[in-house]
Amino acid sequence: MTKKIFRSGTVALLGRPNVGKSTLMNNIIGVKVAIVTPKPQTTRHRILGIHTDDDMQMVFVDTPGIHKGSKQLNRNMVRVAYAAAEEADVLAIMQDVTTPLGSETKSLIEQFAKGNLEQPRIHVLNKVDKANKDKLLPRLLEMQKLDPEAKAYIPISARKGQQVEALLKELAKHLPEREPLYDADWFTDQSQRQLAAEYVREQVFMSMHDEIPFQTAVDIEQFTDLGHGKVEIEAVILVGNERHKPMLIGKGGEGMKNIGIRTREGLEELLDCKVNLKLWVKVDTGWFDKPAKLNELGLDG
Ligand SMILES: Nc1nc2c(ncn2[C@@H]2O[C@H](COP(=O)(O)OP(=O)(O)OP(=O)(O)O)[C@@H](O)[C@H]2O)c(=O)[nH]1
Ligand SMILES: [Mg+2]
Repeated sequence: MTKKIFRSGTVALLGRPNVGKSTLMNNIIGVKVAIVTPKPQTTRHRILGIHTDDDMQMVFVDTPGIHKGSKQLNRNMVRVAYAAAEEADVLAIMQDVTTPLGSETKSLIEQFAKGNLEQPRIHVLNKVDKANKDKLLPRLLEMQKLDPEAKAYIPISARKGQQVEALLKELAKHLPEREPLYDADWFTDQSQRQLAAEYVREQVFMSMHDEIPFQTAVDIEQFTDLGHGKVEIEAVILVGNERHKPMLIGKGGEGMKNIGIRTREGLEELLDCKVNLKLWVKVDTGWFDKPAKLNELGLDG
């Protein structure tokens, strides 16, 4: 009897902020392992989403969007993305086709096409559900011109799941023959504590405007399993500016209350249990430029 071939490896999801990297990973895994918001710079860590079936295991590495920023936090985020690219077996380079091909996206693609990384590259043209169909073919041709040696150029909708199967098929071709890297029942490398912090941060991103979300972090101080299908979570929302505290708390505490309600709903679904969530706001001026604080928050890149 011939031995069945098993393939496994890592796929780095790379691209500018807001192109849909985390949405794609969640769609493939079927669980919200990475938070998604309409704002750029949502993802700050390297997050794994593990997809296993009978003959392959694909470990997706979601990364922060590649951008320019003056804060230490931003520089660390970009470093995380490039480090993930270096370590991956396959590079999935994503772009948003609902916006014109800007100079930053172009130079990012050229950077990978002409750089010294030798892994196979797949270009993923996302958000086709909202795209002008007439512009798709010229965009695909432009990609072929910018990176003629890429293995494939695949239009998808991560949100609607369109062409995601075709993308998975293409990615699988480039995985090495190898035993699975993780147990088949694992779907992420994040702890429940880390997921809880991210779910709170998602709601801060959703409810706050201007620079506030970008200067906010979340730290879980307590995560206690109370038994009988109940957990208690105490989270601190860290703001980088004294002014942001009252804005976050809102009139009569309304702002925090809403963040709490929405986070709890999401966490109860994720953890499949009752969640008692306590939130506090703490000011740490300019935390996003303090190496020791970034280290403590796991944001040291
Ligand atoms: N219409 C449409 N919107 C999408 C699609 N994929 C993602 N989005 C939206 O695009 C926004 C950004 O999605 P994310 O998945 O957070 O993007 P990201 O690339 O992970 O962003 P960063 O973490 O900031 O780098 C969200 O509002 C998503 O709902 C898609 O296929 N179609
Ligand atoms: Mg993301």
